[in-house]
Amino acid sequence: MAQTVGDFVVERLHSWGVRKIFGYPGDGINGVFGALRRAEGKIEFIQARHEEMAAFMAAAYAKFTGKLGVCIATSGPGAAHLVTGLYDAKLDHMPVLAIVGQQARSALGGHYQQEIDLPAMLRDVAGAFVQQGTEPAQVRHLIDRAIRIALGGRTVTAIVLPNDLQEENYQEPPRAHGTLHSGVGYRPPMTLPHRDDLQRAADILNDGRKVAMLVGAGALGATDEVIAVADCLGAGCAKALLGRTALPDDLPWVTGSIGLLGTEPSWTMMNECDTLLMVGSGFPYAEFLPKEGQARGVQIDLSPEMLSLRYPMDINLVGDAAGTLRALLPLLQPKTDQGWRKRIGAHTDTWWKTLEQRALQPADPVNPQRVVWELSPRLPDGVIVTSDSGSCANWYARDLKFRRGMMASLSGGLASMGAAVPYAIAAKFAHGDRPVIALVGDGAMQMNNMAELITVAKYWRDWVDHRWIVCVFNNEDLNQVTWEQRVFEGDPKFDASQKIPDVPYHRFAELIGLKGIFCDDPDQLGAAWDEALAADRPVVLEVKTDPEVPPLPPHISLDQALKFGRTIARSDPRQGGMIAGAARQILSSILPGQHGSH
Ligand SMILES: Cc1ncc(C[n+]2csc(CCOP(=O)(O)OP(=O)(O)O)c2C)c(N)n1
Ligand SMILES: [Mg+2]
Repeated sequence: MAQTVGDFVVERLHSWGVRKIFGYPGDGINGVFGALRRAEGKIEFIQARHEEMAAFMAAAYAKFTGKLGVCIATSGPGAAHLVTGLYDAKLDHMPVLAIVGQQARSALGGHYQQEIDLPAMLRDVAGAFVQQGTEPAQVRHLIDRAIRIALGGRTVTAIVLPNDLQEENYQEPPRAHGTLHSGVGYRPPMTLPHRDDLQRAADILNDGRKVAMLVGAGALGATDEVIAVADCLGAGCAKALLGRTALPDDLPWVTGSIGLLGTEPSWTMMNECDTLLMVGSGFPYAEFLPKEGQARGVQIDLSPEMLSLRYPMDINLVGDAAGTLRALLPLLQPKTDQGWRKRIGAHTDTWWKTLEQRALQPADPVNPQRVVWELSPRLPDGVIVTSDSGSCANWYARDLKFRRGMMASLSGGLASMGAAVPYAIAAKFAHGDRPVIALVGDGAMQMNNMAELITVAKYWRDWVDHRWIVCVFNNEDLNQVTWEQRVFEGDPKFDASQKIPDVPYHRFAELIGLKGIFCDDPDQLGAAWDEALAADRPVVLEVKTDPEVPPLPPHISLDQALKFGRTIARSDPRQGGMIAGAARQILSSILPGQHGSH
């Protein structure tokens, strides 16, 4: 049988090293699905419940493997469903290729069923490369370019394939005017800055007496180098959310997360440093970095577009994190005065104790911080942790002590709800031998994560390690936003928009063949985690948590606090139920007056 365009697409993807595709079928893309079937497992197709989830999976697969993520969907609604997940990949600089179907070439422009102007729709998210195929001989370079541009630019690209084109016989491009003859293969270069720029950076770092570092996702493969440079500079180091596992949390000079979900020692270090070294981070909130002019700055990033964006740096180095830090190290003079670092260590030590106290404060019925606090020492070696967007991201950011060899991620730049379960599924397809844990709010569970449990039920037996746990924070509230409304707007809780139905998540798990565990007793949390980690199948651990525990930034401003005070004084429906500890935590976070100024 002659090779169809669909067959060629599958074969070419295989030549590029693609072995897994996440998606959902439909008649707009049947020509490629038929080819996937005919290719007899050369590429595994992973069926999500919803195309958005497939795109999240492709993004997470790229995050956890460093390879290209690929997702596939039909024309019209299928392609439109992909879009949020594709933005997630784009904003976190992940290489993802979307392959979508389209109506027949002869129908296009005819207000045909399921006809959307897909190149126009995808133009923003996949702007680096989006093309609709029209000719069999064109498809080869469409695939080659889409993949090379995605990998080279660490971004999203898309190919739109009309369904009749997929069925046609494939033709190699003839040797003629107006044809292209593309090839397969790409490996990112090792990028290093100029030697004199490295020296100028080293001069600044050598001059500094109080060096603060901030590392992000770009430093995930540079743990040894970050440690060596930090040791030499006597520096403390904060971690942006996507770089949460770039450094283990048991190092005394690692201050943990930064920003709204960050820690107090990170905040203080940034306010007091005289030199900032930022590595591979697009951390967005400039108000958590030094005040302009306070510190001299050096930044290392692979993307020029991310340089000197949040802080005006003195030296901008375009380079691979590990290689650039290795090249910098011999130019650095070891600091003899360890006073700065000791201070950071002491502050961090106190902060961990504060976190413990906060986690152990009683709540009604369970303090959500305690859920994560109890998990932390139980994290199995090599675990992959994902978090959804919601209040649990605060506890994920602050309360987990990651060790070396663990991985973790969430929807960072897009901060979309609904990513934790598809991320956790992709983690298993990336590393089937690692245990995986997802932290998810009940709102995000209801939005779409619950349906993806069906995907887990479908595939878990194929995973070498069966430990896959989603922990649901059942607080019957869209809590992160409830608190944002209270603190940032001074508004009381608006039940109509914030309250959500109570759903027995653990029983849903049991209904579909997974294990369900329910916990509403803080003293049983440890045992619940132990049971979940020992289970012979994926688990939904549902914890009834208190929505009145504030997931607040380490230092809210005085202005925000005043607004909050007014809210409480006015008619928040939960005023009576507000635990005393909540107000205490907020006050203790603003009281050291020096922090109330931003
Ligand atoms: C797709 C999407 N919609 C809305 C938001 C805004 N948002 C951020 S967190 C949040 C509440 C999440 O509620 P839940 O999942 O129950 O977690 P909780 O904060 O209650 O722990 C909302 C609505 C978002 N980030 N993404
Ligand atoms: Mg909730």
